[in-house]
This record gives sequence, structure tokens and C-alpha cells, in this order.
Amino acid sequence: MSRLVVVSNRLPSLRSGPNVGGPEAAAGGLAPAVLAALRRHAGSSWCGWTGRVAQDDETEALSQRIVRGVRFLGLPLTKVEVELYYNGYCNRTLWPLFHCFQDLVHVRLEEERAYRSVQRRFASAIAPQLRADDLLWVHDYHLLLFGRELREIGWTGRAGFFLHIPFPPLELFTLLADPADTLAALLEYDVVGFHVPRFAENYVQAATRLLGAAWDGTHLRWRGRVQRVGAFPVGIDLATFVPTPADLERSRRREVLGKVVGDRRVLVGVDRLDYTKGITERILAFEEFLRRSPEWRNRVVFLQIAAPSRTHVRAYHERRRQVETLVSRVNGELGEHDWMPIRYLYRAYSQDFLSDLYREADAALITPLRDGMNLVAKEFVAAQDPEHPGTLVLSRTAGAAEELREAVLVNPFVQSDLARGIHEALTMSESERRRRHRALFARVRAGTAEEWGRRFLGELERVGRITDPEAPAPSVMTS
Ligand code: ADQ
Repeated sequence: MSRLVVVSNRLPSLRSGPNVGGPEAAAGGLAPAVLAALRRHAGSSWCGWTGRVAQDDETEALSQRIVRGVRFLGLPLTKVEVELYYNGYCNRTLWPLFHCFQDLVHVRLEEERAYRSVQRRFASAIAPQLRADDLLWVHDYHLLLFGRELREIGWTGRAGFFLHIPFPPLELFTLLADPADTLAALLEYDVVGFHVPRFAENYVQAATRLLGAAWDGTHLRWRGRVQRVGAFPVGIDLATFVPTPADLERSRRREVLGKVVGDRRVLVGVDRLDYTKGITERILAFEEFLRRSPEWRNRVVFLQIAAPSRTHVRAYHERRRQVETLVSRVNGELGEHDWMPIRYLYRAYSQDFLSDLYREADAALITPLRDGMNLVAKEFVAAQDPEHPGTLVLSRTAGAAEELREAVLVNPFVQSDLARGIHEALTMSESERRRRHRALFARVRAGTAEEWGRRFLGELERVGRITDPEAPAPSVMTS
């Protein structure tokens, strides 16, 4: 079996010890899914930024640690790189643009240059570690150009790329300074994967319209390159969330929430604090629900947990202030001396705690404005007590909605529709909740994190680096 080399912007936080048992991510996400794949391939490595800010002359140093058979190769970034590449081009240009937040996008050529040069530096640090028959799996929007940098150094092995966020429609993608060049770089990968077909379609449309690439339903062909494009929906590690009999007993006694909310119903929201997650819109919808359905006052609590994220980017601390102002206004206007409608916590919690919380809540409000997938939705489904399941209220605009069709689907841009979803969740009969949960759980179980890695790497192993000598070499079109 080939070795697997994963490259992502950040390495997971490496903690080892008797009670931790290996590396984990501070706030869930892709790490468990990627680690499951790495452990199946002996001699594998994961390369990425350590999170440490280095001095200018330290950037060549590659740190190495081996944890449970996986080699972690850490690359430092300088202060300037963190500002221009990470806070700048990644999180002020690509993140809002790919999520269709056009008003928040800024494009600075200096930041774009830093984005290129970090990927060139990553490629030259990682290339000496690669063997010709390795499988290279590159993750996310931070590394769109990395494959081309490696090819320029001369590495010709099999390389796949997975985008964890949406790929935007053409009109938005063309706001990048050089969209055709970004696509040409992406075409250096042998397999490109997205969560759902909709994003793959956007990518194919951009490649065919801007580059003149040819599409046959599974492969793009351009200048001798043949690329497999597909949808590979990410899943979760079931064992972390599916309850044991002891978990069920505790949650039936409501050990986590009982003391805090009494016998009131609980709606829960769990997100990174990010403007794409629709937290302010959700609070406004909850307010509308309480104003329209006064019989629910003092009978329901909305618990929103928001993990700090990208705190050095202005849009994020502005959003944090907005959330805090809104929570305090709604609590002040609608609360009673013995009831706070909203409990808001700005911190990260362990997955075990979240799992208990999901199970004790009556419904989850997972209402991002846009989201590649949204793993919290799947975690909530997996954590439920099948006899007394809670209800999932989910945005139509999250990738997860393509699979989790039995959720209460809402349009997060329409406040009254969200308020309607909250009402539906709180008044749904137990038999209907059970019926929906059975269907949702079957889907979550069929598409685990492990299955996602197996499918993507299966394609990468099959396709290999095929070139197509017959393919014409169309000129670059700019429309
Ligand atoms: P994220 O935008 O981070 O991921 P999501 O998929 O929901 O979004 O993953 C978040 C993870 O962080 C979950 O595992 C969740 O449990 C955890 N988390 C969130 N809030 C937390 C908190 N307060 N404390 C502790 N843990 C918390 C990106 C894309 C998504 C895509 C994933 C994976 O934006 O669309 O689903 O990658 O591909």
C-alpha cells in the first residue's frame, strides 16, 4: 500500500498521553476524519503550519514528531506571513468570497503574492519528503496553488485536493485577481473533491468557461491533464457521538442541563464564531418566535455556544460584538427575573461535553447562511437517544442539507421561516421525531469520516497521474 502524505494549512493540536491517546483538533472538524485515513496507510505523514509564529530566518526549519505511527511535519510561518497569507488572502479574500459574502471580500495583490510564496515555500520544504509512489492529499482553500508549486519542482506523483468549503458560482469566482490562473493551478491535481455535487458543478462551470476545459461528466481535460472531479461528503467519527447505555441513562436524567434550565425546553446552537454560521440571524429569529408565540415564554431556553475563531480578522470581532449586543438586548427586553431566554457561551468545549449537550437538548438550530457541509448537524444526529430524539433544524444552504433531508429545513435568510422552523421543532410529535431520526441516523451512519477518506483515496489510487496526449490545448479565455 502507498504511503499517504496529507498537507493542510494547520496541523491538529498534538496532545499525547494516557488519557488523550493521540492528536486531536481543538474544535473537532476535519482532524478525526483525516487521522482515520492516515492510520490505515503505514508510514504516513501530515504536514502543515504548527500555529507557531517564527522569526524571519527560521522558516526553513521543519519540525518532526511521531504520534501513534503518524509523522507530523511542522512548518512555521512568520508574523508577516500570518498577517498577509492567513489573516489576509485566506480569511479576508477566499473565505468570504467562496461563501458568497461579497461585501466582506477584499483583494490585495500584496496578500495574493504572500499566498503564492507561502505555498511555494511549503512545496519546497515538503518535496524532499515525497516518494514517487506516495499518495498526496491536500486540504482546503489555503492550498489551492500548492499542487502546481510541487509540479514545478518536478514531483509527478498522484495528488488529490479536497475543498472543505463551498466553491462559489462563476460570477463570484471571477472577482479573484486572476481566476483563470487559480483554476489552472487546481488542474494540476489528479482528483478534486467537494462535499456536494452543487459545488463540483460550480467548479466545472468555471473551468470550462474560463479555461475552455472539456468535461465528460466525471473528468475535466485540459492541456494534456485529466482530472477526476467528484462529490465526497465528509462524515463524523460515530464512536465519539453515539451514546452508550450509560450515556443514555445520564441524559434521561438530564444531568448537564437539568440543574440550569429546570424542565424548560432547550434549543442548542454550536458553532465557531463566524459570520457564515448565521448566529445573529438565528437570535433574531428566536426573538421573532418568542414575540409571535408568547405561550412559549419562560418555557424554552436557547443555548448558543460559540468557539472563538480568527480573532485577528476585523469581521470576526465585529460579529462577536454584534452577537453580544443582541443577546443582551433580547434578554433585557424579553427575559424575566427567573428566566433568561438566551444563554450565550463564548468558548470551545470537549466533544464528550458537546455530545451530552446534543442529547439533552430538544432541538438543534444549525442555520448557517452558507456551509460546505456542517459537521455539527451530523454530530447532533449521531448523539441522539433513538427513543427520545431531538429535532434538527437545518439550513437549506448548508451542504449537510443535501443528505439530511428529514431535518426541518429552513431558509436562513428569511427570519420568519427560521422562526417557523423553531415552532415546528418544538411542537413535533415524538413519533414523527423518531421517524425522522431513524432516516437521518441511517444517512449519518452510511457516510462516516472513515468512509469519506476511503472513497476519496480510492479514486486517487485508481486514477493515478494519467495524461491525455490526445487532448487539445485550448487557449485561456477570459470572460
Ligand atoms: P467548520 O466551519 O469549522 O469546518 P463544522 O463542519 O461545523 O464547521 O465543524 C466544526 C467542528 O468544530 C465540529 O466538529 C464541532 O463539534 C466543533 N465545534 C464547533 N463549535 C465548538 C465549540 N464551541 N466547542 C468545541 N467544538 C466546537 C469546515 C467547513 C465545514 C465542513 C468542515 C469539514 O466550514 O462546512 O463541514 O470544514 O469539512
